[in-house]
Amino acid sequence: MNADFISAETYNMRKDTESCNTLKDIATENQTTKYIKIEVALVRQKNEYINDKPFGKKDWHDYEQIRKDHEKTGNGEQGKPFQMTDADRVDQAYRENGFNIYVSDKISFNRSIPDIRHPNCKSKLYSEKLPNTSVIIPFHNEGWSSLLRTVHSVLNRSPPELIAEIVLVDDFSDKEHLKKRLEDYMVRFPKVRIVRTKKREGLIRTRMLGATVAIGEVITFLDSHCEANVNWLPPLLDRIAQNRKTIVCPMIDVIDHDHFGYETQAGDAMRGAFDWEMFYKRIPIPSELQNSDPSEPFE
Ligand SMILES: [Mn+2]
Repeated sequence: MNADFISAETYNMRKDTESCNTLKDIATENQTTKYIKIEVALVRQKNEYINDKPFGKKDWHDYEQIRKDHEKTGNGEQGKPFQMTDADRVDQAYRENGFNIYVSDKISFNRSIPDIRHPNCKSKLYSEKLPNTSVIIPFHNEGWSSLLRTVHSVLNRSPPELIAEIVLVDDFSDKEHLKKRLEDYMVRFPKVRIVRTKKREGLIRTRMLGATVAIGEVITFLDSHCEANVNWLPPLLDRIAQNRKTIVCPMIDVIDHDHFGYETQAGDAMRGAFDWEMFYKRIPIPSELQNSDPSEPFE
């Protein structure tokens, strides 16, 4: 029988009973090394729980921010679609970057969005010691309000100690608002840095420039028209803290390009893949990789 298979099965079984004394009893001689490793893992796991509370884990939710968000009313608040009047519709032709910048400009930089995570996420605890991160945001001719809402939402909804910096990487934009006006605005946020390419480089080289100057322990890439939701960062950093070679991707929700309503992506949790023309596609998680708890990470 395959040793990996046996060990995985045993691990799950012992995890439930929390008894690791008898592991060696059931190990055959050539599997002993493997079981000792599992035993170490189990002892550690056992010690992590003192009076039912996991030791070294914490609730990273910012309940004060959540409360403030709940109270907000106004254009686009609670992630609701912006209701356009007939007068607005005349201006609606004003589109940039593939979305309605006119509507974006009507919505607060600090707008609230609904917490549409799986309910189990609300009670999850993550390591109390997490690495900090450089959030790298490449952009080219991004709209003023969409770029600033990205920065504000990251600062509003991330534990400050986990944000080493936010690096805005300008890929040779020519829009005036992204020059001195942006630099003047960002003076109020000491954690925000602006770096610029010397010629048009494209998305990937722009990201790499951000990575080169980053000072954080972890590198996080975000698009320049994002809104970070409740407790978005700790679960991502927690997986990397467990294994530094891990690359993580969050659940990505949708901001409607026209009315800026905030909602979940069709089909919920899916894997990312490329088709034969190298177009990115979302494909269902194979049943053998599906987790019984949908809030748990999947590969
Ligand atoms: Mn994008």
